Amino acid sequence: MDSIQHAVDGEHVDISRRNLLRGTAGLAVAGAVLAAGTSSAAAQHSHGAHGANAMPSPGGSLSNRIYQVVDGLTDIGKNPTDIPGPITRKQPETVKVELETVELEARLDGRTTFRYWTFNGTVPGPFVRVRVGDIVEVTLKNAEDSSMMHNVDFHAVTGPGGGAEATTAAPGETKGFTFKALNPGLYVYHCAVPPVAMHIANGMYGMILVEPEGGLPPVDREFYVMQGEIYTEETFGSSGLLTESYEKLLNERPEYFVLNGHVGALTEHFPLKAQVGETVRIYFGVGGPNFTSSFHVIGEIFDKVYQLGSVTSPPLTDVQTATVPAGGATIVEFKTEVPGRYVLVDHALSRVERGLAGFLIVEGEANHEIFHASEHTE
Ligand SMILES: [Cu+2]
Repeated sequence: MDSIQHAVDGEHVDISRRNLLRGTAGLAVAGAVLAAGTSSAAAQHSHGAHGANAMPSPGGSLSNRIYQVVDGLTDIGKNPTDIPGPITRKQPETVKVELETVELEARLDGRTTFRYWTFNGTVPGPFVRVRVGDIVEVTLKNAEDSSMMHNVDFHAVTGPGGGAEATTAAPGETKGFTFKALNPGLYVYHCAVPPVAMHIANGMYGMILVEPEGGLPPVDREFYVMQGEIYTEETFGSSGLLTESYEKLLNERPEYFVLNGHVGALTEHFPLKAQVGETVRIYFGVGGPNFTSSFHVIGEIFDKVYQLGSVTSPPLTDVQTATVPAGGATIVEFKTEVPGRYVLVDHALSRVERGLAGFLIVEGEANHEIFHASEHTE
């Protein structure tokens, strides 16, 4: 709650407090009590956990949550290969989606942590995959040790708030709703409790793919990547536990730009990997909350772009850079031809200096016909 307290310091006290109260209606007392336990609870999450990117057990408790830990710091970075497989069934079904909103202190950069708000302990949250016509039963549990109310708004939903009102949950509460997936496509979901921008900036976003009848064309590799901004009082590169800045958020002045939650998530921890000759598909979304991405892979050309995440329009072909709006998505595909290290960027390249980059490492035989460095004599 320290971070929130900072947000209400100074001249923005009235605006901030009003927004916060709107977001925590009925929570004033509970929030204050819970705040005291926040940091110790976050510390517990990082004990004895290795490797697992745990999903909470269905209907399970908050205790025994296990998060990935790297270098002694809890890591919310989402593994981009953590995607359910393509849907093979030919008929719609009822699908259950279980989300748990979890607040935890985790790695932002090498020696830097941040208090993230997450779906299921990762940023982005779980990749949800359904088929057009499916009935989707969404359950959202807000962890008992949360300090804020949370909910979820799926852009794939036709209905009030995308489910936000139906899922607004105080700490310890579980809410839900059911929707029919009418429109195929790749959609963002996010927390929509005011101030919405704060909940998104703190990590509360993810994506849902609604497959069309017959699915998408098969590919060799699928990856899940999302871009976001982080607003801190301290400047980029500071160490220690950083404090969120409500003022910078309102002024759209982020200190950090990240792929999959933290600096280095897709370079040091989870670089994308493929073999020469394979076809790669990247589901790319922008949680934001504010900045449009000029998504580009240095050294590659997108053979196909499903612009704006539409899978019912013919994909564009042979594209260098894809514009992806805040709260929007794209699907890009390309065949790898030449081994090497390719870099995923937002081609607004100042953002690379603020943390945004990912690697795609392609291994295999050199292909001199397509690319080779020239030989020079002295
Ligand atoms: Cu939230």
